[in-house]
Amino acid sequence: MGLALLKLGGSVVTFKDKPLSVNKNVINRISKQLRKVKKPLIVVHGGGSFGHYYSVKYDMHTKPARYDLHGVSVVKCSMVELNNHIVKIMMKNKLNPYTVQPSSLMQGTKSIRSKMHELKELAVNGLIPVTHGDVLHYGNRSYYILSGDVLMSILAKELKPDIAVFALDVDGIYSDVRSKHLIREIKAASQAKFSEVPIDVTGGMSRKIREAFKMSKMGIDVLMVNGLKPERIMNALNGKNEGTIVRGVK
Ligand code: IP8
Repeated sequence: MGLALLKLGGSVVTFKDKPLSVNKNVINRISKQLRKVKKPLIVVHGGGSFGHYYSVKYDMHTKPARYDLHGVSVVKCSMVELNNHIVKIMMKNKLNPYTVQPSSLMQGTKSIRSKMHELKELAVNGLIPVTHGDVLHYGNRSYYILSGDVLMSILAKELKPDIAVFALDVDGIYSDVRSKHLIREIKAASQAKFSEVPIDVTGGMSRKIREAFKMSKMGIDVLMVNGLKPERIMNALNGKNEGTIVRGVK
């Protein structure tokens, strides 16, 4: 049975504008939906008002550099804390999550192949490996922020899932943010010229789309759905698009 990858956005699992606040209610509802998923699943979550909040505070970025070491500690600790909140809520809902530290999957900015494949094995065995965006060691006293979005395409490249789902705090990709006009499907033809697709995006959203495009070029269907409506996540994992689908190039 095919593998599915699910990214729970930081703005879904936390309240983004209030530091260190977990959206327990939505994680609870998502967990209930995940109980119905019948295929091997790997979950990646973002940083939201935990890691993202502190990485901004300590001016840390995806580019490797000699960031403030106290910032490195604080960001790392906050991600462990958020992860623990999430897996505990999942367990309360009788799921079997298994946290995997991103630092065990990566050597610098390169993935460790055997470790990636072990994640798949855990998922096939019935656990739900849960990993996340993080601050990682790059080498030479440098560190970098690994976004969960980037981790999704790193996992996809190695594990070739059937489907990848991004749970967002909006309905999908908009062609116009103000009118909330949703793009239902982006096909292969337009992908070669990503920059020419009339997409209206800001900040984190453009990274998600970039990673989604990368994955679709690997042949994977990528669905972007509203994670604040958890049944849409379940439907997306089963291939039903209630947001935007970036079609895999077959
Ligand atoms: O929210 C970022 O992960 P993302 C994680 O998936 C940190 O971009 C530590 C900022």
